[in-house]
Amino acid sequence: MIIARRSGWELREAVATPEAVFLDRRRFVSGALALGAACVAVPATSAANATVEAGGDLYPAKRNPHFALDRPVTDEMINTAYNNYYEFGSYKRVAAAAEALKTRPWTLKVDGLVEQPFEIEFDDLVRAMPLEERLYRHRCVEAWAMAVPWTGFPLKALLGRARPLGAAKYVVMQTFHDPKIASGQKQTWYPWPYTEGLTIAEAANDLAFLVTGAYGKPLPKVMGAPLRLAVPWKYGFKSIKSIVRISLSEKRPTTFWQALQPSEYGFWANVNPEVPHPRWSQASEEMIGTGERRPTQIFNGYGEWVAGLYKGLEGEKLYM
Ligand SMILES: Nc1nc2c(c(=O)[nH]1)N[C@H]1C(S)=C(S)[C@@H](COP(=O)(O)O)O[C@H]1N2
Ligand SMILES: [Mo]
Repeated sequence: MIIARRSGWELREAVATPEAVFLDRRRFVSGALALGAACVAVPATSAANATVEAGGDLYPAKRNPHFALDRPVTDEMINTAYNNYYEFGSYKRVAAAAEALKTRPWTLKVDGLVEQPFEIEFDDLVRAMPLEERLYRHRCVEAWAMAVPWTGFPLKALLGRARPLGAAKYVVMQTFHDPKIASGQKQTWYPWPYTEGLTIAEAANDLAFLVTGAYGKPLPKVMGAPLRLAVPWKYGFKSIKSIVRISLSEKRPTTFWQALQPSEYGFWANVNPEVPHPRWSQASEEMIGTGERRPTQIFNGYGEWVAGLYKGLEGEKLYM
């Protein structure tokens, strides 16, 4: 069992928080105090404590300038009104239903073929990891796209703590399973819990990002709070939400969509304009909100980072 160390958190606070953000944060806290004084019902200290408990004091994190966009960021209101989160319904307006998810306490389990399996509370994890903001494109297999300021940390930083064994070939990730609160999980023909996976090499790529926030705030439930994946060179269904378990395995997992419809969805799911989905073209994509159409890019524009991962794998179905 690895316990998040305070010293790690203090170090991150000291070196990674730009002065301006820190000052802003103080202003926010004193704003909260003032608000507390005005509405007598809420004691000042509890308003500030609530912010800290929800992790709100960690945002916004410093933006990593390496991840620039070729398009405007998708409006936050548009983003939270158009989502895929089948646990809460197989339609796009699931934000209200997703509010039923209890995201505290939230325990993440890291196990399987690792030297050091551990369980960690999300609040300890998020304070132990080096948070940064990245602007990422996101391309759903349904041919819609968006651009999002995610906050999080590289997946490899977490795996490093578990120290994968030499025999581990895949990183398998799972979403919570609780049909009492997630009505979609009462639909027993779906292969719950939602499962996704990456090869070790993909998971170690710098682009593979574990997300804890969006738009400079803690992640909303509908986007997969408290912890989701973002692998922007792959179709959106690979970016699994509300993760409770990460297991290292020798065996390639059968993923949620693959189990449901293997002729249409595979393990790799790398974005490619030239390989159509069996039922529609992937040559272009529509930006949600603006309706603008853009040509699809190979690896969703991230080939420079990831194309090398697929050398020697040409026999695999890399693009479905
Ligand atoms: N657990 C879980 N993760 C999931 C999904 C889901 O239904 N359940 N949908 C996937 C799909 S198809 C997409 S496009 C993205 C959508 O993320 P967004 O709602 O933040 O846009 O989440 C992915 N992760
Ligand atoms: Mo998707």
